[in-house]
Amino acid sequence: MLPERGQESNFNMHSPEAELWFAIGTALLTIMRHLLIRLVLAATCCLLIQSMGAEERLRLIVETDAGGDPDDEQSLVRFLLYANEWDVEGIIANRPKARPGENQNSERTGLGITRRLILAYGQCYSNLVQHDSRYPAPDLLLGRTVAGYDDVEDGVNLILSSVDRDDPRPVWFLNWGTIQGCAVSSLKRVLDRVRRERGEAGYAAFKKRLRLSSDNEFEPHTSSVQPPFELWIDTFRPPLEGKRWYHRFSALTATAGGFDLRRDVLSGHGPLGALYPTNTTHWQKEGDSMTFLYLVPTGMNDPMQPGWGSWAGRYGTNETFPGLHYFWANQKDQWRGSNHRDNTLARWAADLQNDFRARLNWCVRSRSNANHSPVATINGKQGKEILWLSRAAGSMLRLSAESSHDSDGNKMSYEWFNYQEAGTYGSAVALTDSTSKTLLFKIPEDASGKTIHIVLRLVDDGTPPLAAYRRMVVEVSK
Ligand SMILES: [Ca+2]
Ligand SMILES: [Ca+2]
Repeated sequence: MLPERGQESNFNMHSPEAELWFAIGTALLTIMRHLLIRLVLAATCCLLIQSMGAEERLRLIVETDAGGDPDDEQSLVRFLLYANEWDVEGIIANRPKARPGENQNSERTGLGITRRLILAYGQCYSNLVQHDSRYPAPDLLLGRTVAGYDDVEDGVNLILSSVDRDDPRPVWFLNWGTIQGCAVSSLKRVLDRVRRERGEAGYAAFKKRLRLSSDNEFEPHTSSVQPPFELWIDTFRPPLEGKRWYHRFSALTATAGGFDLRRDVLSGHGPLGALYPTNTTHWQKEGDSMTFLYLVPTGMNDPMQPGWGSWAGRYGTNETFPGLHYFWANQKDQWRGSNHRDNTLARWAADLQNDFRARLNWCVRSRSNANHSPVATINGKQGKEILWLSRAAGSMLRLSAESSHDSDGNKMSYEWFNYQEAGTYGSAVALTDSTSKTLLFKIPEDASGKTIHIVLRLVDDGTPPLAAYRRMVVEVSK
């Protein structure tokens, strides 16, 4: 017992007993100090990992014309289930009045419709975070969901504060159409204003921080005001065989992998899936979904490389803007005996639909009752960034998927393939053992100076079966 204040302690510091207690006390203090240091280090590491993770995540803003063609609502259902994959910095609703007849939502403004979908997401939130803690809180999303009507500044202010924020990452902007009864795009208004108020250099610096996976509603800023955008992927065009690219999404995905809208989305999967409208011109149209499927980090795509392929297909230079980093869906893939643009999406269609199904399950099921994607690794490398390797022509290369795993304990099947169109080596590279855990192949003698893309695709045996990928780009030296 400690002596009372003013009370003399009769504890003799020089007795052997006191020395023993002193030694024990010192040792305990040392241990506590070490523990404290470890705790601080662990906390710092956690923060570092979190901030590194945050740096890797893309920042994005969606501008939707929800309230017109109900396919925006279809796309929003899917988009919200991927909100864990990015930093969603804003959702701007740019249609002040829902179109009678075509749009049957009980809410009659673009903002009302968008908020209704986020509120439904909110009802699923406590379940969703059991599957991925990165899902943003519904209040956070609601706070970032604003009107972009002509008579308000909310959309304009949201874009300005996001792009001007001190953050090294660019902002991806996704316009989902601004037609017939919509306000002027908030991004166009922002660019007009920045050009007016900040001068040429200020305008250029601002524009440099933007990337577009988007419809083009920003003229003259896209075509004629210098400098051009750093990167624009048009996921809507060009027309090919009479169909624009976004018209192909429905045809290629509606039943891919056995997908069944009624079974997998509309019933038994909670209030968000139940809001998926069905009165679109194309069944499951989702004309705007490819803007963000392009940005889903799958392990095989890189948004800065439109020609490498993604869940939104593969993109080549937009010939109507020569010399610019503007891309559209004009590429073809050789796949299953045909060479066609559809293949650039069809090859992943079952995977992305099964992934959507799993996330709808997450809305209503606990972690142990739902499936989650496996983790695909090559040569032990975790993460989803593209892997690079340099090897000499004619040498043997061994790639191992040995440390890939599945958190549900599912069995996995392995597939390695050469994504010929993504690399610069003009021919297909023959792969033997392409369904085993380890791939051993010879780099062609004539591949010096070229790149060869190898993609590992894993599929688990859960319900629905989920895929994971990892891409390695082999740079071939002499
Ligand atoms: Ca739209
Ligand atoms: Ca699994």
